[in-house]
Amino acid sequence: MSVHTSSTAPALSRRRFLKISASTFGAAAVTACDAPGLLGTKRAAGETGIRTVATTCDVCFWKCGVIATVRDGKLWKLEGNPIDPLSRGRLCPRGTAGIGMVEDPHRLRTPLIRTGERGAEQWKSVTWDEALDFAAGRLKKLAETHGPETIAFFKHGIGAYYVEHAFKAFGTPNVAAPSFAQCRGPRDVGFNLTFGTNPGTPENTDIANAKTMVLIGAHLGENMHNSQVQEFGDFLRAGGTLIVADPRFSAAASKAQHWLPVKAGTDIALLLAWMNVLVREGLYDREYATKYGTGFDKFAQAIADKTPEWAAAETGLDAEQIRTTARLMALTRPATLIHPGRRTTWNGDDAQRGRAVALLNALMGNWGRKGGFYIPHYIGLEDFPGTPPYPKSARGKADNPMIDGKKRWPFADQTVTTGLREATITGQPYPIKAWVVDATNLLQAIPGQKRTLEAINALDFLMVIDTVPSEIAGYADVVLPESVYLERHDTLNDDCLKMAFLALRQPVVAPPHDQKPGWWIGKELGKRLGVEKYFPWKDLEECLRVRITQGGFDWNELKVKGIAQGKPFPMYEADGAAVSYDTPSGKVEFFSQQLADKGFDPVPKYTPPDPAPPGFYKLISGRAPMHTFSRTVGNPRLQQVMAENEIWLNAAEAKKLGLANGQRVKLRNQDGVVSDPVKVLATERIRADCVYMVHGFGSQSKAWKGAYKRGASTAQLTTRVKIDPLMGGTSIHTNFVSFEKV
Ligand SMILES: Nc1nc2c(c(=O)[nH]1)N[C@H]1C(S)=C(S)[C@@H](COP(=O)(O)OP(=O)(O)OC[C@H]3O[C@@H](n4cnc5c(=O)[nH]c(N)nc54)[C@H](O)[C@@H]3O)O[C@H]1N2
Ligand SMILES: Nc1nc2c(c(=O)[nH]1)N[C@H]1C(S)=C(S)[C@@H](COP(=O)(O)OP(=O)(O)OC[C@H]3O[C@@H](n4cnc5c(=O)[nH]c(N)nc54)[C@H](O)[C@@H]3O)O[C@H]1N2
Ligand code: SF4
Ligand SMILES: [Mo]
Repeated sequence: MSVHTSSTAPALSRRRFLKISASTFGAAAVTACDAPGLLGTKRAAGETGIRTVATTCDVCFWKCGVIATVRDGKLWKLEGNPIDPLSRGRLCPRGTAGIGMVEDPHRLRTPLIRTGERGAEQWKSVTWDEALDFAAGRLKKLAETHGPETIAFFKHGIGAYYVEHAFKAFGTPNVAAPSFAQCRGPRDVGFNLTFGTNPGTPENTDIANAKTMVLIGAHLGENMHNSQVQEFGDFLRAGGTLIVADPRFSAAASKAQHWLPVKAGTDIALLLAWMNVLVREGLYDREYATKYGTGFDKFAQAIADKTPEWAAAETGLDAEQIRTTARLMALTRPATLIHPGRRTTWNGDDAQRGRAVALLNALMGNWGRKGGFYIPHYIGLEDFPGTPPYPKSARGKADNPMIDGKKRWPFADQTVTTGLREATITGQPYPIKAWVVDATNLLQAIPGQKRTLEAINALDFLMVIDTVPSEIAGYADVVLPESVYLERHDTLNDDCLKMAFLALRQPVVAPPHDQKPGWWIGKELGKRLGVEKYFPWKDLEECLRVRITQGGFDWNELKVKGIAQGKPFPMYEADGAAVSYDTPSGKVEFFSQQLADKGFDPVPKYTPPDPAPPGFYKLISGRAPMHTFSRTVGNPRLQQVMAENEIWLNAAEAKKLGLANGQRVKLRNQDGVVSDPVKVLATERIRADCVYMVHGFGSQSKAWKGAYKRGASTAQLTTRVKIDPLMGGTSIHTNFVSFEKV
């Protein structure tokens, strides 16, 4: 796991190191935060000795608790904080290699103003005052002429919290993240429609106590959300029954009793057939369905003909295996968990797929039950103490307008990134004139790059806040260099696992150049946009201290320990947890009247996926444990473990095509888009009709030298996008590729 210790800790033995870090931990963490110069922009000169700081990871959004060790002023080692429930004392490979984000020689160093054509990556270095005055001047002018709503803010993660705050205070409601319409939106909407609530982040899945778990596409282990994967390990060690449905023999599939190599895009057929068996054979939790459910009979009727034999023909699976696995699920309910997955933007009918997953869980009667979904309890702190409410926009959001008396996507409950992109191009319902993009590489994150570029070219102003010269930064008029997570405070993490907690992110080292933390950028922009009253604190530390103290916690203790625990709470219905179903009926909706009322299928229906053109394979994508989307591709330490992605191709198909393992190919998609060269991984571990690539590679940004053209980009090849009619989710697995030798 520790990919870098050998290169950074040559002088001390590991054992001696551990001894040192343990003995210095308590006291040193305090001095770390108070060390003169540390919170400024220059590295503390002449620092000697070893100190540790408790903070949180941001290489992905699990936000694990970290103990960082600094030796002679240099960031030396990152480890899990043992009292943190997200890391449970261990970091994943990306977390350990977070040091690479500090060290990356190609980081943005100063603010930049564009001098060349958009996208030419030509800028001049300017001071922060110049950049912020220029940006605020442009944005104020646009707001005066067109209204503040015409500024759209795109973000991903808590790092953008205070810049988002500045723009909401300035009057725009158009704030969007790819984590909805490109990620977990369909799942959450499907669950909301069924249970009136959803698994949230982190998911309230009781994996450790499950006796049977079904992963339908969720590739835990490669999808590396730390404590979730550790719980998955607990589950496996306890002898849990694992059923994995995936067109690819994933890491999880290799641990399963049953691997169902389902044809990509046919999950709804499989889910309906599983439910058909459970209902027909009376194996579901009848008591739960009767007590908490509504519309069961109509639901049962709608799936009455969805037999395993019917599904076998659609999914390419064995009918008997579908039947057997359904029966296995019933054996251990309610401690049977059908994992809700996370990225569920695959085929364009994904909210209905999410609903089918929710319904299957409902048949297990597992909501609020041990081994199913526990009921979380959050510590509520005031977000921005001492600040007025945001102004209300008369025009409302632009992403999801009313069309013929109903919302374009009636069940979208968060802003749809691609809806803002459309408003930018079409000017409807009103034009978007400027984008501020903070910590999201939109050219990789949202499908349809051509459409994104079209929107960018229609903008009057584009500002990007990033740590590296990402692809989206390449098109910006102004680029602002943010310090990385190990160099700054961010807002508190007030997530909840089986424990309610608060976690503090605080600086470990100073930024090496003229980079600034997001909170500072937000405050300075706010000042220039005339919304300084929304930033009444001197610095973020002051704001966080007020919040912590108001919540009855001890600030100094939090600074040392990094984590403050809330009170224990009942997690399960049996222990007194308040379980409520916030649907219109107040019940679990087996039949959804609200879907029927809006003209949608009240019980999920299966639509076969589009067939591949001759000679083409369906392109599916996922994660590798050592990278996070496009944000780690240039990380020098993670490159050592995975330098580029590969295209997985069934070995027999590779033979037919005359392709050898490791051979470089280009991929041509159904619309003629050709990728950069990528290596073939010829393997038995994938169906013959699809190919698989880890997402995030193939950067086109010349300035981010470490990432440039490493592997191929799934985003570039995703030109055919189906939009989920319920909530605006964009499909990613609706594209096909063929192989070209290079
Ligand atoms: N084809 C395809 N598309 C996908 C996916 C897929 O699997 N395939 N996955 C989807 C999913 S699930 C998600 S959640 C989204 C993810 O979407 P994003 O989170 O937008 O993904 P990244 O490509 O990693 O872009 C993150 C950007 O933030 C920058 N960054 C990193 N740290 C910081 C920081 O501290 N401050 C600032 N200001 N910037 C920072 C990085 O350098 C990078 O440019 O993508 C979605 N899009
Ligand atoms: N290491 C690492 N871990 C991460 C992330 C990361 O960037 N790096 N990102 C995090 C984020 S934001 C998210 S949203 C999650 C995403 O992780 P998941 O929620 O697990 O989702 P996907 O990436 O969509 O899942 C890809 C899996 O689905 C399979 N698959 C593809 N098509 C189909 C299909 O039609 N049917 C079925 N049954 N299976 C199919 C693929 O073979 C692959 O195994 O990962 C999180 N964890
Ligand atoms: S899962 Fe890994 S990358 Fe994500 S926050 Fe935790 S240690 Fe960091
Ligand atoms: Mo995601």
